Amino acid sequence: MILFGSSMSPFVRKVIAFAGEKGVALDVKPIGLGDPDPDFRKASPFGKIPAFTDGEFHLSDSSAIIHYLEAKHPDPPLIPDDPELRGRCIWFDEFADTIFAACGAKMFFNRIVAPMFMKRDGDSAVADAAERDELPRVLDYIESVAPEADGFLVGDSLTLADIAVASPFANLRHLGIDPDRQRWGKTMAFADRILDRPSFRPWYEKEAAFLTRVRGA
Ligand SMILES: N[C@@H](CCC(=O)N[C@@H](CS)C(=O)NCC(=O)O)C(=O)O
Repeated sequence: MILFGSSMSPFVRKVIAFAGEKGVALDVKPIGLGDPDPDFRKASPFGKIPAFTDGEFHLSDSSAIIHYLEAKHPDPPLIPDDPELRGRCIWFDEFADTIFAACGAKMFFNRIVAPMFMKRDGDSAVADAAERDELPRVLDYIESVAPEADGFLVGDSLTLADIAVASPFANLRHLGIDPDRQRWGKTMAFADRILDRPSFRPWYEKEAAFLTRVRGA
């Protein structure tokens, strides 16, 4: 199975960690924005990452890929069967993708992707407004639902919810954003704990080392 994309994307990182938790091997093929690679384009009609192929089967979108992996490799289950737990789990995946990652992207694109990889200025006003006006609200929400100590967002074991919500925190780390641990203590402890799992940690470390090299170049 091939996953096209860079783990620097919270969506790609989410799929990598999900597969890692299942013990499913993915061949991660680095793909940049706008990459013309024909196999990638076949799997991703709109050129977005991640994209995925399993033999002759092609798919794009992190959540679609994750649902495919869950159906094909049901053990360990990472999306609950119970209707309420499943509903909550999918809510957290959607929240992470469409609210949290969307907020993070305004900072990550304008402060890292544009200046470092596209060699053009990012829109710092957009990034600053996201950090000032959007991020605190996102973190306040997570703080209101974050588990105590070693718990999980949904039920009593790790699910897609934890993986999806933790992933954009890696991008905040890359941005040097360390949210106030007085105000968001449960949230940050949760994010640190999930990002420390073997399904995330080596990828995060590779990303950080890569950014350090690019920043030093
Ligand atoms: N809903 C999609 C979002 C994917 C997405 O927007 N990926 C970004 C990178 S983080 C991308 O490919 N952007 C390039 C573009 O929009 O052309 C998913 O979950 O996979």
